[in-house]
Amino acid sequence: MSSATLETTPRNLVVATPGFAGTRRSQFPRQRPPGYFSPDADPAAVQAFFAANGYLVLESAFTPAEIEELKRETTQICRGDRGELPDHPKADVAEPDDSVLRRFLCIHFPHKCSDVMRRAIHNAPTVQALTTVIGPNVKCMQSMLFIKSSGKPGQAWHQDEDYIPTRDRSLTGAWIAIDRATQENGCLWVLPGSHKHGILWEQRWHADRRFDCAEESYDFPYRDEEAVPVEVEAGSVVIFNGYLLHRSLPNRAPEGTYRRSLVNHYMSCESRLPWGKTPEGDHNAHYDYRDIIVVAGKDPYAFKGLADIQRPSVRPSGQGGCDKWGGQGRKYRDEAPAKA
Ligand SMILES: O=C(O)CCC(=O)C(=O)O
Repeated sequence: MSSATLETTPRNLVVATPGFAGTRRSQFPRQRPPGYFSPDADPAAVQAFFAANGYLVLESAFTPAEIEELKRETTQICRGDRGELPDHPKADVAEPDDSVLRRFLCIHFPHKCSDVMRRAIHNAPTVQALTTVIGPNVKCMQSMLFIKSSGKPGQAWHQDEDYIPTRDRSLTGAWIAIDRATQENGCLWVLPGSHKHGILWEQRWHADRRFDCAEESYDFPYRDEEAVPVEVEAGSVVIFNGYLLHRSLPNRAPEGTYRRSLVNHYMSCESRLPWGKTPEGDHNAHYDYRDIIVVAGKDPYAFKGLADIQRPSVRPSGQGGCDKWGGQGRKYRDEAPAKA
């Protein structure tokens, strides 16, 4: 468990916002907590809630037809019909979809092989909300497609800017629920307001089977009990700041069910993006990753052109161990003594 050891100061835990525009379109959850907005919500209320809490839920951003299309496309990608994935040969036509889907926790950069996934990056209600919380000029640099069938692990506490560093703290995730996400099937959990410190807390190997091979952040001034589950309907989008501490737990729903989500990451176009390996001879401070998609406004660095760097890849679930992750020989507690 990541827990608070520092003195805890009063914080804004889920601040209710005047002008909150919830929606009664769906029955789940019947009583919306604060922070659930419809696409036509007052932008000032959206901005105020996001600034105080570091996340919000945009309901019904995707139509049921779009969600069905994303589900079908997810299956095609996993089967290898959009190109063979590394170490995952194309599925035999006779193999049932369920059996194929169960092999995957998450596929990185699905938009690099799929028009449907690329189109989702431009989803109009999502882009509108992003311009409200980021600014008028927005670019996308990453996508991740979680399949998370029952039994698959979650991700330990972390902050996304630890992985994708912007220069102006504008990194923002848009987590699209392809299935209804609940506590049972491993929805996101957030620590509201944790983005406001502007600190990237240290990370360490957790050795905890509930989580995949990525490390956990620790020594932050919050307790697990302060976390808020973000349960959402399919078609809703959780928008969250890159400094927000968040995690997810395993999918404990019955066999044969999934918690699919497509997570796209965005930031302001004004910021350079020193992400990935700086090319030989370039200075870190000058490096600007250009495998991007501009979704709103203008890109002041358009004169640099675009790059095509990433390919789809499969993220290890940890179920085969994490020995090879980052070449660090990580072991789970039940495998061997954990490395600190
Ligand atoms: O979807 C999940 O289970 C975790 C997603 C996440 O942590 C992220 O997108 O940064």
